[in-house]
Amino acid sequence: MSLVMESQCPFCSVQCKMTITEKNESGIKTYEVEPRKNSASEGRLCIKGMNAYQHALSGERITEPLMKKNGQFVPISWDEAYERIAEKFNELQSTFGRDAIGVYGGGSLTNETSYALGKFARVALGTKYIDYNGRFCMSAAATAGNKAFGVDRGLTNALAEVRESDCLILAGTNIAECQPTLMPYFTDAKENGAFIIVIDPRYTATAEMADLHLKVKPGMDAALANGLLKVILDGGYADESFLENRTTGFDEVKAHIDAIDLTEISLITGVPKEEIEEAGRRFGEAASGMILTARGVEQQTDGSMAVRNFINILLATGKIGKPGSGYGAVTGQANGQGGREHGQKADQLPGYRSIENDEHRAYIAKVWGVNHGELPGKGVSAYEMMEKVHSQEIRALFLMGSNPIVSNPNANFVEEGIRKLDFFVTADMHFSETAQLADIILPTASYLENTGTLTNLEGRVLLREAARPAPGIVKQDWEVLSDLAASLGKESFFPYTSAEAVFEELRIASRGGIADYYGITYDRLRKEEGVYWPCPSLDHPGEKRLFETSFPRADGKAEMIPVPNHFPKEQAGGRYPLHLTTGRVLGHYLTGVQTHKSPTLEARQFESFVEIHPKTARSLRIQDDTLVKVHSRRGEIIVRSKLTASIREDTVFVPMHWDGIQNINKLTSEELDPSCKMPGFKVCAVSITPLIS
Ligand SMILES: Nc1nc2c(c(=O)[nH]1)N[C@H]1C(S)=C(S)[C@@H](COP(=O)(O)OP(=O)(O)OC[C@H]3O[C@@H](n4cnc5c(=O)[nH]c(N)nc54)[C@H](O)[C@@H]3O)O[C@H]1N2
Ligand SMILES: Nc1nc2c(c(=O)[nH]1)N[C@H]1C(S)=C(S)[C@@H](COP(=O)(O)OP(=O)(O)OC[C@H]3O[C@@H](n4cnc5c(=O)[nH]c(N)nc54)[C@H](O)[C@@H]3O)O[C@H]1N2
Ligand code: SF4
Ligand SMILES: [Mo]
Repeated sequence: MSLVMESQCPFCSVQCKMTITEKNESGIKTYEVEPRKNSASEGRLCIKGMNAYQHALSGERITEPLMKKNGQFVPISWDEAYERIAEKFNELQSTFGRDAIGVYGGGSLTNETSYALGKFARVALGTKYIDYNGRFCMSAAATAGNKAFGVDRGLTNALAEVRESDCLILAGTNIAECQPTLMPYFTDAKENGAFIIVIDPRYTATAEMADLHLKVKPGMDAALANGLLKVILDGGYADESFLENRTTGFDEVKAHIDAIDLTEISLITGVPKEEIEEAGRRFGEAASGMILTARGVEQQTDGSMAVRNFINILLATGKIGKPGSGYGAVTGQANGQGGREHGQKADQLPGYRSIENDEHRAYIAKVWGVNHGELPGKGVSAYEMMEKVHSQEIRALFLMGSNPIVSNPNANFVEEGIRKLDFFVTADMHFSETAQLADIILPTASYLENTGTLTNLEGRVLLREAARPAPGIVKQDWEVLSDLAASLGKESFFPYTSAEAVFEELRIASRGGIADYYGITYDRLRKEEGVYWPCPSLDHPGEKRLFETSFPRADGKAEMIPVPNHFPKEQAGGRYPLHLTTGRVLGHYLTGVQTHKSPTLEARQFESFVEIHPKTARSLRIQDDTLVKVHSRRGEIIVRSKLTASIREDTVFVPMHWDGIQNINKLTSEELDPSCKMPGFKVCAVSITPLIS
């Protein structure tokens, strides 16, 4: 007997498709995983995708609702769980007001669940406090895209165009480890003659394919982009007619760049002047070019402006809206794109509508059948919500699809806050470090058991259908939200009987919005394999390349803006002489809740580490492969040293995939980008000492 499961990877934004065959021979189950052909991955799977079934089928899954009694979790029925939650939420809201409850979502949730969660917060609870982990992921690029172009869609052109591009700048993106199945697009581009520039403080597996690697000082990308712009403008590589017809603000940018001194840029960014000159010249000369940024540039306290400066380079050279030319914010989570479009964000309503725009509010209120005035206003960003949890302005939290005490910056503070909550409910499939602090855990379906749509990094909507029944009495996320809304007396607003029914409502709610899904249906997705948004009608093919003739701003033009050389507030020096930067490794995913449950992935890497340059290590008397303490102003962790000349001498790197004593966010700073509220995960000041000296 075998069970054939057609699914889609739960991890990164490429959304590779796969077939998993479960064979049961005399009670022994074995699994075979094969990639399935689909457009973005072209039939490839990486090691995480190959082993994703292991966490889903793990015996450690939570399979029934659990409630903490005398410090221990005990099983309860769904009815009891809903009743208890409704009672506590009602009690807290009547004592402390509607906004006493915070809702916190995630970018792994399907579009249907993201949509239902936003509606649940605004309609079932009536709270303004909702935000999600994508704040830490896509908010800087989203803000930059919205402001510069009038829209935020990860890639402004189809992935296939990477192959046609003549020059590629990959800034703060480690595609080789984070979107591995996309690598052939880049290696093919290189074979076709493209010049590849990688900007990263580390010589990563991605940098290995580069023709030029700019080993930038952490946090200095905005300044580096100013240097590149200087070379481009001084070299006469600007596209005057594009600037004239398609952009605004160039004169101010030009005046700002005229005052830039390349020698100073080289000094502050740590990148040799000749390399900045070569990079600027190569990009300027190329007939087509793309710039891709990811969290290295974006998870900074000036992340949104740093991205805008890379967009300035594209606009100045007219390299957008044309074949092989465009911008890409390399989206992170499985539904990092769709998760940011349908209402999980503090200021957002479905279809990328704004909660502060009267017309948008009125439209959504009508779709939801509520009074426009009843919709709450704008809340606060994810970390700011944690501040309100800490100050007890938020008394209860409903968490779905995130592990915030590991993934938030300044994690000790966040944990302290969560421990103070009067009531804490989470919906998860595993006991994350955060779930262990909950009063009630609601067991939800894994990717193999859950039907819904996810929008990949290209802006292509894909359908992932349940491939096996859920274990125990586990439910799908949207079902939990509908049932809970009913317990809160809001049944009529959540009449859904399937994920498709939620999607049908989402189609209407997004209609006419920037992220318009109206023309997309489950039937179409089954037939066409995926459809790009915006897709305003059933016969619309979906837009692969954006901005060919205009930008969706009031004047139809893209906005350029001068970007200052920003310096991270916390500079290395004195007691904390090194820059710490953080990120990922190939075999683990985010806070590791899922990948640590996979024996295959865990065996590859079972503990965290700190990358440190051998020269720096020598001066600190740190040997390779020994335990060290890493300290910042906010906390300390213990990890194993990994000496490597691939990192800058003034910088160390620790991955984010471990909790407890290895949780890197015990060190990171609470300082946020003022406009998009992205934390500065990618730079703070630390010191390192041997554990045993
Ligand atoms: N294996 C794996 N893949 C993943 C994930 C995972 O956890 N594991 N997570 C997914 C998610 S949610 C996301 S958001 C993406 C993240 O994808 P990426 O953003 O590509 O991953 P990171 O490793 O966080 O950061 C990328 C690079 O930025 C560099 N960097 C650090 N500081 C700076 C800086 O100041 N400037 C520049 N230019 N570069 C800097 C780091 O050295 C790192 O190599 O990956 C997705 N894919
Ligand atoms: N220092 C540092 N910190 C970072 C980053 C960094 O680069 N450096 N990156 C940031 C980024 S980009 C991100 S995206 C965040 C992510 O960080 P988190 O939001 O904490 O993400 P995960 O570790 O994926 O946690 C997801 C949780 O949801 C559960 N889950 C998965 N799928 C589902 C589902 O479909 N339904 C439900 N109900 N639960 C589900 C998992 O079991 C897990 O417990 O971390 C951020 N934190
Ligand atoms: S982690 Fe990303 S690249 Fe790897 S299989 Fe999953 S979706 Fe594909
Ligand atoms: Mo992310």
